[in-house]
Amino acid sequence: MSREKAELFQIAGRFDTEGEMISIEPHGNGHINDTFLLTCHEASKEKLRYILQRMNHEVFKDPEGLMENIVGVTTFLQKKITEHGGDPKREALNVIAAKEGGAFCRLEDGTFWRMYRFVEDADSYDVVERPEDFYESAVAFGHFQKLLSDYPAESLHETIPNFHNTIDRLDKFKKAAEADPLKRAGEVEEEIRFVLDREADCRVLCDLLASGEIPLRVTHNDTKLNNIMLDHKTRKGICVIDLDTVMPGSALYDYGDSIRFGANTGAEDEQDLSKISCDLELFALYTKGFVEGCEGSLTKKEIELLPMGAKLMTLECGMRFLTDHLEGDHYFKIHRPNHNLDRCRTQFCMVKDMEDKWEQMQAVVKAYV
Ligand code: ADP
Ligand code: GN1
Ligand code: MG
Repeated sequence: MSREKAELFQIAGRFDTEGEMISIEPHGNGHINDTFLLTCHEASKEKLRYILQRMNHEVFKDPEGLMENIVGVTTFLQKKITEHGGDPKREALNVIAAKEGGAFCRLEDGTFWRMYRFVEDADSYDVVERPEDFYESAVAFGHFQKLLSDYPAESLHETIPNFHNTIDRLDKFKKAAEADPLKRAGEVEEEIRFVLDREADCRVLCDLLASGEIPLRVTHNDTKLNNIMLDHKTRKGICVIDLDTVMPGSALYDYGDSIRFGANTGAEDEQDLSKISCDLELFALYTKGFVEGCEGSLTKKEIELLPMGAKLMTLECGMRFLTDHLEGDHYFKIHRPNHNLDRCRTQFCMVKDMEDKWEQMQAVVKAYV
């Protein structure tokens, strides 16, 4: 057994799992945490699996506060799910306590680890395989937001300050382009220009939130398709995962981030940009599902702004990828040279396509105003 695996078993052993630990393997395609699937065996139980995660404490500077949020939110969700006759063991994340007490372990080397019950008989997807899946993910993300509508927002730690503050993101991007520590700016002049041409857009949601024209809600803030588990049998969105960024935010962040990722006809890191576009059918399906999932809680103004949410979350994410490329790829995990630049280019291509399809996008959402 490799040393690394032995260490992982040892770390897993610090949590309150059942059965004998059999295997531990890297799992999933998240860009932030290190995720492992732990399989255990006990004669009386058919499936005994867990997710072990090394939390990225470079990204999340306050892991204690973050876990306090997750325990608070998952306990709240489990209670509501039980009241609605659902299964709280499958329909919400379940934190496995550390044997030493608490919801996570801090190791001697300064790393932070946590464990969840594995959501069985469900999968998360990196691409939309069936349009109905995308619709169901929308219903589930909308419903998630609705379930948290009476969560005490003031008790939440801001796990990444200014996470979707697009003005702040723009500012950080400009600083990175100016400092240009790796001398990469010269190769991405076109991309830099793309952002600067859209500076005014970056203000729109921030200004509307500040003026109170759109409400601050408790939102997920990272609603990629692979952050939801779809049930194998029903193909419904059974459990929303990756709750690290649950914080006060806008419904438009959650809606927009899903469109950014799921309505794209290509992968987030596709190198052939001719494959990238905003699929209007998927856009319409997600819009329908999200509005339904929110069960009437979206305001007229929010609904009118859905296309803007989609465009701005895509522009912001592209800007974040470009910032990370300029700064030397220390935020998002990369798997090849220029990976963040490739990701940035798909996002900007998607933004451009949305701009070309703006009238059609407006027409889709008009039906729900
Ligand atoms: P990251 O922040 O790195 O994206 P995630 O929490 O999203 O980390 O986990 C990465 C992947 O691991 C998810 O996309 C999903 O496929 C899988 N995963 C995470 N938690 C669970 C869980 N409780 N049950 C099943 N799969 C999970
Ligand atoms: C990250 O953690 P993951 O892979 O689900 C990022 C999101 C980005 C996304 C781009 C905490 O999401 O904000 O939109 O990558 N999460 C964090 O794929 O920064
Ligand atoms: Mg994730």
